[in-house]
Amino acid sequence: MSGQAVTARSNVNVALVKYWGKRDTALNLPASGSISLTLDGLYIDATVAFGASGTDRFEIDGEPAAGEERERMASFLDLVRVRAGRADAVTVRTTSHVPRGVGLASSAAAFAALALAGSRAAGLALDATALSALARRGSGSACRSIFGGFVEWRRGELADGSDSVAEPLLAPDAWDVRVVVAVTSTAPKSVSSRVGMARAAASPLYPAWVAGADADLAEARAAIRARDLGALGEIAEHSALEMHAIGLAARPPLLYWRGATVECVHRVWQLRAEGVPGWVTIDAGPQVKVLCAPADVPRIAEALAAVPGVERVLACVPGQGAEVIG
Ligand code: 2P0
Repeated sequence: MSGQAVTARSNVNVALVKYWGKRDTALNLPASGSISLTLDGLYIDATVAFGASGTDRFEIDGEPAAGEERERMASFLDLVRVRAGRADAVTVRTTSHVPRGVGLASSAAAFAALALAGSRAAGLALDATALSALARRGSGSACRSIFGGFVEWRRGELADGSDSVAEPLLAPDAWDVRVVVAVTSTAPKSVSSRVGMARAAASPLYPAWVAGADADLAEARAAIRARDLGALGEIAEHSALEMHAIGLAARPPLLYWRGATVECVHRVWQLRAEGVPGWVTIDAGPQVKVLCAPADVPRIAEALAAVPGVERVLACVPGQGAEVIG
C-alpha cells in the first residue's frame, strides 16, 4: 500500500432495543431509536490507505471483494473521499474475526472500522459523534459500534441525518453483564437486513412497532441506569420478538429462525422458570443471544450447547468502541 495506511478495529454490537425500519433509505435514517451493547471478541479490522496508483482495491478476508459487498464498501469510501476533498485511489483490506452475513452484526463492525480507518487515512480528524454519523451511512447499526458498552442511537429529526448519531449510555466496565451466543447456522442469510426492513415497513404490525418505540427505549434506558438486569432483559426480549413478529405478518412473510433457534428460546425460558435468569434476543439471522449475569454463563452455555442444531456457543463481555490499532 502506498500512502499512510491506518488500521482500525471495531467490535460488533447487539441491539437490545432493535433498529428495524428506516425513515430514509439513502441516508440510513431509522424510523426509531435503538439501544445496544458492544461485544468484546467479535470484531473486524480494517486497513485503509489512500494515494495508491491505479484503481481502487477492496479485499475482504484475503479475497477481492465482489458483488454487493464491494459496492457498499466502494460507495462508503467515496463518501470519505468527498468529505476529505481527495480524488486519489484507495486500497482497503478487512479481516473478520466474526462470521459474516449470518446475523452476528459483522456489517456494524466493518463499517465502524472503515469509518475510523478511512477517515484517518484520508487526513480527517473526526470526533466520535462525526464518526458515528459517517459509520451510519455504511450500515445503520455501525453508528453504535463506534462506542463501547451500552449505547443509544438517537432517531434524530433533521432531514440531513446530522442528529441521527449514537452516544454512550454506560462504559463497558460500568456494568458486568454477559451475552451468550448460540450459533445455529453459519449459512449466509437469504434475506439481507436491508430487504428485511423494507418488507417489515409494509407489515400491518409495523405502525404499532414504531408507535411503541419511545416507550421501549425509555424502559431500556431506565433499566440500564438502574443496572436492573431483569428489567433490561424483559424489554430486550420483547423488542426482539416484536421485530420478528412484524416479519411473520408481512407479505411476503419473513422468518429468520431455524428449528434450533426456537428450541434455544424454549430452553432459555425453561432455565428462567428454574431460577437461572437469561433473556433472549435474535437479530436478522438464526442465532440466539442470551443476556445474563456472569455467574449464570456456565449453566446457560451448557444448556444451549446441548440443543440439537447448535454448532457453537460463545460468551461475550461488554466491549470497547472502535479504535486505531496501527
Ligand atoms: C439492530 N439489525 O438494531 C437490527 C436488529 C438487525 C436486527 O441493524 O441497512 O446492517 O445497513 O442500515 O444495520 C442490521 O441492519 O442495516 C440491524 P442497514 P444493518 O442491530
